Parts: sequence; structure tokens; C-alpha cells
Amino acid sequence: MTYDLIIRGARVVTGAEVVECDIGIREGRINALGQDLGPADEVIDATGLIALPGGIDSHVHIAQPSGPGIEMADDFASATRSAACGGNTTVMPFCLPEDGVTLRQAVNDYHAKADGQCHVDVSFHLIIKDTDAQTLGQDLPALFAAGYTSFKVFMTYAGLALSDREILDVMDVAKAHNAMVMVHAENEDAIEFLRDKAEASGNTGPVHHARTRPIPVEREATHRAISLAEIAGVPLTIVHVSNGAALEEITRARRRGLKVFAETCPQYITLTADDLDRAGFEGAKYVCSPPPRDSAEQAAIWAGLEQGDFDLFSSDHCPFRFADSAGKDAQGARATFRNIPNGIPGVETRLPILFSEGVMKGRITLPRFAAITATNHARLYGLAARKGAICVGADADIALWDPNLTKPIRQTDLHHGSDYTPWEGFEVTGWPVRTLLRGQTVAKDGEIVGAATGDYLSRSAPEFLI
Ligand code: DUC
Ligand code: ZN
Ligand code: ZN
Repeated sequence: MTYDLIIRGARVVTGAEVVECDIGIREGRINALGQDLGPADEVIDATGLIALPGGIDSHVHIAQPSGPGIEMADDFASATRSAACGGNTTVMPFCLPEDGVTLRQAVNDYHAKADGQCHVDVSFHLIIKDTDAQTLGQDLPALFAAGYTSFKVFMTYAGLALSDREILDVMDVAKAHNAMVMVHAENEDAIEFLRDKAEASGNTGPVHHARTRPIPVEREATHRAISLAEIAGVPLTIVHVSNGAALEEITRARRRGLKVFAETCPQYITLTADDLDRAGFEGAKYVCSPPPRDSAEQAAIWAGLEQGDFDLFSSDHCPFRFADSAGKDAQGARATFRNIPNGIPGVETRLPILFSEGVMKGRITLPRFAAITATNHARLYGLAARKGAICVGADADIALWDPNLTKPIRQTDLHHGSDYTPWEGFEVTGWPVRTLLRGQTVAKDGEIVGAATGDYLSRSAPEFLI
């Protein structure tokens, strides 16, 4: 039997090894790995390239309600175009109910925004902001059963932050249904205290976003989230870990045998709080939570990546436009850091940054790169076997990388809806030059190919061992 496609001659990063072999693809799946596979309708000569599993970015925000007058810069079409050109084949955005809308209705509305628009596969996490009987007793169990098997809770942001009791109640439902709890760990009361003091002293510029969310704010909440999970008896994932002290809370808990998983992001290995202190209002371009720290904390995050303390490397893509009254830069309203929308674009640059800074600089191996950018995301969020690895039987979601291509990141080359990138001019070596989704090329040489063929992925229960 002929293959639909053979990718020939790449160095292939499988689950465990890097091997030179051909990849035979039939009906959208990887059918064989080996030599001399025989005839195919199409052959891609990948000599000199590296075949990695298509990236899974399990932490992105797309078209998420962001408050009165504020609009996220990406819809599903632009976000997934950007994802595909950055070597990704699956993204997992968060479904956030607007005030007065049930979780179930929010999921339906979010599907309506995504349907037919996506250039990569998508699957939704839920955000739990209401803990009423309808949400916890009915909507959440029904949604878990329907394949929405992970959700995020916030310990910060008025209107979103849950109390400790509420977090425990939500964790209890997760325990009953084997779902993954993701936590944004920052102490809202402490931030509010520091924010009031900063503003009273006239300290209102973007850098004060970072100064009012210092490391203890995150470290304490990380410790508390882990303790609550221990009390409730559930595994959890701490998302967007920015510093060594918070990571230490996680590694200590892991040593005690708790199932605590850790995620970090490009901003915590490449940006610092000084970026929020750039001249004029430029610092607003770097406002995200938790904030970037300093070079010592970057080193601590790198040590965690090198030593295997991090399971996930995600973008936390959360794009706003800069020169836009619906984005970062509104005269008056956003004149204090308190009102600057939190988040930065990064779904297209996540993988090139880690490949260049991690793999090419000898800090992490290719198999480790594959694990923290794809395989572990599939396992922890219920997509294992089908997604996240180049192995027989899996979807043929593959990114072909040129490890010798060096060029700076430029906003003009990117595909997101934001009008800037925080990494303008940042030089990287190694780019994904072709992305295949279920065996079909969806991006090539930095441009989208073909129509929006991304599917919605219903998920199984997470694997709590990776
Ligand atoms: N947390 C996120 O995960 N993303 C953007 C903003 C935030 O606070
Ligand atoms: Zn968060
Ligand atoms: Zn996020």
C-alpha cells in the first residue's frame, strides 16, 4: 500500500530518541517510522531538518472577555494562523464566562467563535469564577464528562479570584471527576495593599505593575495552592511560574510525593521588570502577570528547565494591541498601571525562543524540548497517544525545523493580531519552516497554507504521571 506522504531524511525526535528515519503518513496519521518505506503520493525531502512533534500550547487566551472597553487582539483565525506559523498544531485557550452567563452557555458561545476559523486543532480549558450550586453541581460534572477535563482558578483579580474555601470546593469536584486543576497563584489582598500604597505615592507607571506583584506575592500563593490541593487530595498544575522561590515551593512538594506540575513561559527566561520601566508608556507592552523578574530569577527558571522541574513550557499568549484605546494604550483610563490590560502576545515565538536559547545553546536536549513543548501537554491534559509525539498511530502533527536558520524576531513577520511583539529584534537560531496538521501542510516558510482545517478536540482524563 502506498503512503499519502513520506517525510524523508529528517532527524526525527521521537518520544525517547533522535533518529534519522523516514515518516510514513496515511489518512492523517503516522503509519510507519523506518527506512525505505516504499511508494508515496507525495514526498517531502527533509534532509538537514529536524522533525519535532507539532507544538501544543496549552496556555493561550483567544477572544477572551477582558473588561469594559478592552478587546483582545486575536480572534481564533489570527491566533491559530500565528500558532501554525510558530510550529504549533494544537492550542488550548481558556473559556471565561462573562458576568451572568453560565459556564455551559459560555462554552457554547466560545465554540461559536472558534468553529470553522482554526488553522490548528483547539481544545478549551474552563475558567471557574462562580462556585454556585448550578456550576459545581451540574455544569462542571457535565462538562467534564463531555471532554472539558481541565480548568483554571485564579487567586488574583477582583471578580475572578476565589477564596480558599471556594478553591477547595472546586478541587473537590475535580477530584470526583479526575480533572486537572490549574492555578494562577498570586495573593490578591497583598497586591491590592501594595497597589493602593503605590498609587497614593503617585507611583502609577507601568513598572509599578511589577513592583506591586513582588516575588512573595507569588511564592505565598503557590504554597497555599499546593496546601489546598494536598488537603483536597488532588493533583494540580501551577501555571506561569516566574521565579525561583515559587519553583522551590513546587519542588519541595514534589519531594514529599505530591503531584504538583509546573509550567513556565518565554517571558520568564528572556524579559525582566526593567522592560516595564522603558521610556514613556513603552513599558505597558510588557505588562503581564506574574511580571517578568530579573536576571537572577531567569537563571533560577533556567535551572528548573535544565533539571526537569518544569513539565510545561507554554506561551501564555494573551495579546492586546499597544497603540489602541481598546488595548494597552488608552489616554487617561490606563494612565495608572492598575488599568493596563494584563498579557503579552507570544504563541508564534514560544518555540523559536526555547529552541534557540535552550536547544541551540546546549541547555536542554531535543527530547526534553519535545516533552515540555508538546508531549507533556498532551499527557497532562488528556490528549496522549493521539497528540504530542511522533509515534506510530498518532496524528501526523509535525513541525519541520531548520536548525541553521538565524534571524531576528520581527513584528512584521508575525501573524497575530497584536501590533507589536515584546521580542522585537531578539535573534534566534532555528525556525519551524513547515508545520503539518494531520499530514496536511498548514504553514510553510512563515506563511499560512490552505484553509482553516483545525478541529475541536474533546479530551480524556489527564495522565497524572509524566
Ligand atoms: N494570567 C494569565 O494566565 N494570562 C494572562 C493574564 C493572567 O493574569
Ligand atoms: Zn494566569
Ligand atoms: Zn494565561
